[in-house]
Amino acid sequence: MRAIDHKVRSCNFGTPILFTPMFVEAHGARIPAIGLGTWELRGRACARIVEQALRLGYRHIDTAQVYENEREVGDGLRASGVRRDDVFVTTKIWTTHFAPNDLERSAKESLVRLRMPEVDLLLLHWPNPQVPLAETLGALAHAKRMGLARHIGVSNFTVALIEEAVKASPVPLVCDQVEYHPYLDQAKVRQACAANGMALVAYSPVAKGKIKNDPTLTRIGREHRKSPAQICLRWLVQQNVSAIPRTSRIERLSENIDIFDFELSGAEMDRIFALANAKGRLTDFGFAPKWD
Ligand code: 1BO
Repeated sequence: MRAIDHKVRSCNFGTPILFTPMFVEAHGARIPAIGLGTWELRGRACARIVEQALRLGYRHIDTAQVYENEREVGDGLRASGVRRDDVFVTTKIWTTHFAPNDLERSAKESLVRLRMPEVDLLLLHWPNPQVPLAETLGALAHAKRMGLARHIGVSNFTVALIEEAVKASPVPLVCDQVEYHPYLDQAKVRQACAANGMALVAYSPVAKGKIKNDPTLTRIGREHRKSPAQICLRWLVQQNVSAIPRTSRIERLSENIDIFDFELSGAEMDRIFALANAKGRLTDFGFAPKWD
């Protein structure tokens, strides 16, 4: 196993906080620990929520070709007045564009829609066994070398696929973005990411709202004066995971980022780990890989 270079930057705001992760670092990428997910956000509502999130202090926005909102994400960013260079922007290549020439063309089309010269992170959205992984990764690395992306990575990759991808990729992969929340055990993927110096980025980190009335999270939340969603997000960032909660409600934006002024104890972390169950996965498709 290689040395783990996956670190979390800590900072202290002068209050009795011992451990405040703000960024997850992997292979030179500095990924803000909380970002805004935009899956299923469309049109003006999407642009508005991106703009608001950035005004509130978010510096990490996640989109994808298949979300059909890259244009609005770019619009929201420009409307916010926040400098492009201060925001970590991720997009993802859809699986039908994995043939090398298609990948380069579709990455450029994403940049046109975003109206950006490059993204911070360009991911393969799902594995696609129809195209040899080494060819797709070669094209992804080429996109990085061409300056279309600062960093590259994968999404929805299992442990076996991570290992295959790491071996085949000509440049380091900085993350695997997967579904992760207290109801889904992702220990194996988490370990595979850490062993390969990759960050884990969690989508659906509050289990699409299913944690709202969870008794364990509510009880722990009461102790810290935080909501179950905030407990969930804090639990993720304390594992060096970057979480990208999606919301279409402006009031939720502040709640989701207000998780850096408290710390969960080891015992509380364990009580949350114990919530994982076999039916925890919420996002599955016919084309999904055989999950770990
Ligand atoms: C089909 C989209 C899954 C999460 O990015």
